[in-house]
Amino acid sequence: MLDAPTFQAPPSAVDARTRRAGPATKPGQHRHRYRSAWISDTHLGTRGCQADQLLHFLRHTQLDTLYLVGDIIDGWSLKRSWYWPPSHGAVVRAVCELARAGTRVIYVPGNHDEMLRDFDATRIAGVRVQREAVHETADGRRLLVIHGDDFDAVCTQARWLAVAGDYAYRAAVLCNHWFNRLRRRLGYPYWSLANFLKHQVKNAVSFISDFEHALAREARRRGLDGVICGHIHCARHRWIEGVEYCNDGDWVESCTALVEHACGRLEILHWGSEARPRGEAALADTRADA
Ligand SMILES: [Mn+2]
Repeated sequence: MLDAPTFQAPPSAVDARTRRAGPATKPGQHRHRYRSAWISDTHLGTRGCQADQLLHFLRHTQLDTLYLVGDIIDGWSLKRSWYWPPSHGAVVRAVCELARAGTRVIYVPGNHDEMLRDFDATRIAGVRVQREAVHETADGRRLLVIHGDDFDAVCTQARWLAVAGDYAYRAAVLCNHWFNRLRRRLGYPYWSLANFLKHQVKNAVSFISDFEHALAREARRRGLDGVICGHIHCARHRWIEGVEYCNDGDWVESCTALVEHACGRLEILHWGSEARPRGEAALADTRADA
């Protein structure tokens, strides 16, 4: 089930990639070169998906391996109502194009595209579908690649509290004034909205932290050096008790990707408009260590 990938691309694949990189890139455009990249939670098929930014990312990077870490196509949303503008189709075509040009593309499905989990260990349009993967970095770290929703359960209770709390809070804002007037009349002390809010923020923070620790524990249990996941739309690169934890974020709010430089160093890229100048610096960086 677990794939220990080798990165020695056959010469033909390298040649093909070099040939294809030419016409796809207009003169004066650079492709940022990375050994690997991870993207997830693009939610194609929803209005929230930032397909144009994503397309820009796919057209301006050159990758040996691209991991799609789940919730790429939002099957849940498409089932409710069909929404598929041309830009979303263009993203799918760009991914297939990368695969054809020699990038190894591995699709690890999430919960919103769980229908693809039935296609475990198969190849669709040059894209390999796997329930999970183990990635080996250039310097030999072994990292579990998994969407992460399986580990939601351990944090679900906290999330439910947070969601319920959110509704309660909004309702409380609306009727705080009347609520406290009534409480005063009934002889109860003032109910503090500020304290309630602080408690809710703490709930959300503890959900993220519980999730991160659960994933790190799983990587350690399997004897791996770290984990790369998505699902909670919260990009992060940190160490938890010696285990490397990476979350590649999302393309709904933050437009983030995790990338591996030629030396094996991992970094979160913010592909927002203000991040593109930083991208040029990153290009120089990858040239230097390539
Ligand atoms: Mn998810």
